[in-house]
Amino acid sequence: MRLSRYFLPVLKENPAEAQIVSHRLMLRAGMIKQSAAGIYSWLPLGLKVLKNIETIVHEEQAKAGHLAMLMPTIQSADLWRESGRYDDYGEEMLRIKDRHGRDMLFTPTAEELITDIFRGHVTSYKDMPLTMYQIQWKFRDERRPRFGVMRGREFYMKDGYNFDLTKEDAMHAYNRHLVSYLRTYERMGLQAIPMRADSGPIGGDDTHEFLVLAETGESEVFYDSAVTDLTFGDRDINYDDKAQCQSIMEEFTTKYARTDETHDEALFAEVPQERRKVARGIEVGQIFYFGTKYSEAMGATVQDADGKQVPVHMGSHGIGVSRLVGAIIEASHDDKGIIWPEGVTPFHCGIVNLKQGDAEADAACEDLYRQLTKAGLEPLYDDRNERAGGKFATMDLIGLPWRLTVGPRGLKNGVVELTCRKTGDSEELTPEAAIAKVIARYM
Ligand code: 5CA
Repeated sequence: MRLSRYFLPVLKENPAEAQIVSHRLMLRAGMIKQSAAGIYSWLPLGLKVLKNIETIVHEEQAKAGHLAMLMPTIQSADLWRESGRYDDYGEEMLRIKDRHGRDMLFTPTAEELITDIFRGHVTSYKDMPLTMYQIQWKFRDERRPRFGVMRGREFYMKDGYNFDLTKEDAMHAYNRHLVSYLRTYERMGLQAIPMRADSGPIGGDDTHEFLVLAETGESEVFYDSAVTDLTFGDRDINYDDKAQCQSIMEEFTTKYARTDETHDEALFAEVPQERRKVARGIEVGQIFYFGTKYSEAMGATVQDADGKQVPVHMGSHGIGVSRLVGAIIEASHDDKGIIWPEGVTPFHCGIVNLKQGDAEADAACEDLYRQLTKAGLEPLYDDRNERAGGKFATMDLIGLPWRLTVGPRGLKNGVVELTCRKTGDSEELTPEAAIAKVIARYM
């Protein structure tokens, strides 16, 4: 992409309404624009990051054997009356009437609709286990939408639902989700710690939230600092292997880590004092096992091996896809702007031409651009007629991991400059060597 043809409405000043750094930087970098309280348009740069996060979620769900599908955002109230949640959900649910006076709603989550789909098609234990998920817009009429996309009213969420014959099978689905989420967040450059939590309006006893530690997080968390030493890394996972998934779940959830809703002072006191931490965190996902709560209320039963009709065991599993954009920025930025992890960056590399219009510099930039593109990468070439300082400031603000700087002086010596956004380190390399280095980062 050439910056001269892009839509990047960068703001010079800090927007007064933004209280936290991710909100500020998303507005300043021209990623989003508010359209109403807690409701945002995603501008081209923001949408690219959102889609990259979505892609990682899809890839990791596919590995776990979960099936992607898509349900509507507008649902009939009837199903929600069956489960009893039409009345229970309260003011967070946006209720709508259609032209015939029928009660409709904008879906805040989809346990009812997926259970309806399941009961309409699955009648035997032989068709299970089954886990389906979607990535779809949700609406919750939050009392205090704030912090930009962190607590929106409209937000983009991955919601997955498992259907199993027994509690044991459903707990395997729970563990599978936990494992796949650990990998998902790590690919985004985040450490998200599973913490025992409260299930709220979804219901059930077994639930973990995934929290990214950050001062601006809305949740108070209590944990044994040893949990922050755990990393998932490049493990070879067989998602059908119950024992393997169970042991990873235990590895990551045995040490004390809880949100304030389930915090237990007596248990916490057993953690060695120097490892007892109280901090704040951003909830980027939550997994639930709620057994037969919805299947019983809505008659989702199957025939088991003895020919008996039994209600299925279920859980649901969410990732805050749009919230993650903010969470990643909270975890990765400096005074100059965003620092994208390579896994989610909107462009792989920036190209800054120090002297636009200089025949040699222009040609060298074009060549870098062509070669990176040919290798399957997406560079962002700042080809505007601007001062170098302004170009650097824009690149730093939008946070691309690598920047190639090209100017007549360097070209005389046969070199361009490659700069790492995270460390600020620069090196002079031949254009070929610089390109090879950038390409290697993404292979
Ligand atoms: N049905 C279950 C699992 S799919 C569910 O709705 N879970 S949830 O309520 O925990 O939401 C899943 C994730 O969506 C949360 O962990 C959070 O990361 C994100 N989320 C929830 N509310 C908002 C909001 N108002 N703005 C942005 N993200 C949100």
